[in-house]
Amino acid sequence: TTDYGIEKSLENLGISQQNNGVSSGGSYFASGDMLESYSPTDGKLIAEIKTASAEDYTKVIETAKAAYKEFRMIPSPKRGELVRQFGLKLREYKDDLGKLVSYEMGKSLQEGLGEVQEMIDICDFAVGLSRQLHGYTMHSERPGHRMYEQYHPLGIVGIISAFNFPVAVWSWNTALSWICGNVTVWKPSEKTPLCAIACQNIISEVLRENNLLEGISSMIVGDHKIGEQLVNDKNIALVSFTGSTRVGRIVGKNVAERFGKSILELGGNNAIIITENADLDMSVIGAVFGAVGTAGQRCTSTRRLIIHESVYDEVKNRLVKAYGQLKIGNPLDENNHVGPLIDKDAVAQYLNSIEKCKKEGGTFAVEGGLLEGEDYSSGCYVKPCIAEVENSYEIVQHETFAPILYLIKYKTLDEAIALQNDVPQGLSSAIMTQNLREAELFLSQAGSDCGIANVNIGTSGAEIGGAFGGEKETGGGRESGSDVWKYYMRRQTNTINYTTSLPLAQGIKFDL
Ligand code: UN1
Repeated sequence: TTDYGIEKSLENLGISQQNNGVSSGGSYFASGDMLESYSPTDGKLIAEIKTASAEDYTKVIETAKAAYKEFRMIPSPKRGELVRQFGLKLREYKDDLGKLVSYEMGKSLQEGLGEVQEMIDICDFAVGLSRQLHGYTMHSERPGHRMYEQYHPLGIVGIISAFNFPVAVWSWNTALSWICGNVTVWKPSEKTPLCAIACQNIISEVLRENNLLEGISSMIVGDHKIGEQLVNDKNIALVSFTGSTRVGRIVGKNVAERFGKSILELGGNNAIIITENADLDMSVIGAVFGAVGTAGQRCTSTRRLIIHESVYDEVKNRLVKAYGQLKIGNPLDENNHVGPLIDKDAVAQYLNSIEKCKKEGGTFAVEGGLLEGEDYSSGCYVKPCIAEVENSYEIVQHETFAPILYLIKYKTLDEAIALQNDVPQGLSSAIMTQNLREAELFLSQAGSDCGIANVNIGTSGAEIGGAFGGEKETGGGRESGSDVWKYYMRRQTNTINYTTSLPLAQGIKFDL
């Protein structure tokens, strides 16, 4: 059996058999319980990680606080230089890190490398942005006065990320945080701790080479208790949370309780509407990649296809054919399209959802199930499946993080848009059509209610240049591109009087 060079990549990334899971800058320590990271690709133990205790957390925050005081005084374009060098380092480590993402998380090597590419891209974006943290100037109503606004850093930004994008989501948050003058504390998913340690090693190298303070970038591997400590900590000005709607609801409430800021990236239930005017070749490719890419474990994965009745059978038949050609297996083998789910819990949830769907009346055009045999010995490989359902089924209203695609039939576009919007989540959406009227209606205020709405591309694979996030139970947060940096800073309005008198606003006279 080949190990796809994974041992070498682990070595290059500075991962050993036993690792400490807490780091402020370059120094590592930890005094909590032991965590084991198994690969869902082959079921093998990759390495062990000592996790953080409550005291370790406190130590990290003290270091971060001290670092912030100095870091905020460095001019933003100079902080951009740190991010530029980080982007260069990521280019050096791209192959190793992409491979580790694939091995520890289970997404295809192509997608692992794509994730590292997103990290590089957000670095480039942030470097340019570091000279463009613009505010407005306003005309004062008083003579001899000037008004303007400026943006200041927030302090410590806490990042809680999910297993499905174990490296990219952290980088979206750090690249913006750093140019904005914040320091960051990262609590990665317990399911992908080694990806986090690898990233921390890479940024530590850059910090060291620039003689920058430890504590600009910290990382804490730990369980939900460490997560709660971070969420409830007044020292954390902004909590950027990616994960389930269930946990996000608690995070949002607790951060708001202490008047902290939060960015919530929660569940999606993304649909593609395929109209009678769609290019069906494109529609099928977009739908299949959206549904089975990352084994259906992206927030933006395509969960529902809302198909016009006149093309429904045709689309269904083509999908069945396409699913018949999917190669499922070790994601490090580039011949395979689909890798494993993250762990056996995820498999159980997938099987459970299929059962629920059948109970509610769903019929399967492509059957699901667990794959068995030598190639699938980790017990995490499942068959991507397709069910014909009603949108109102409870299971269809729910996000299952697995490759289950639901087909729904419609008659009018208004009905299709209503179906697309009639779920609790609001992340990503798409329409396949060559008809301008259909496309524009879908994009109008009477159309999709999601944070992302696409025409003639699928629901997943958003570029970093746009604002990423969604409405309703997706949490309302935005990350990555556009003017999202403003979430990472505090706005201050300044009025300056350069006369010798003190006129009041609103024409108020106050003579002594
Ligand atoms: C996520 O699934 O958490 O749109 C993020 C995409 C990626 C980001 C997904 N750029 O598929």
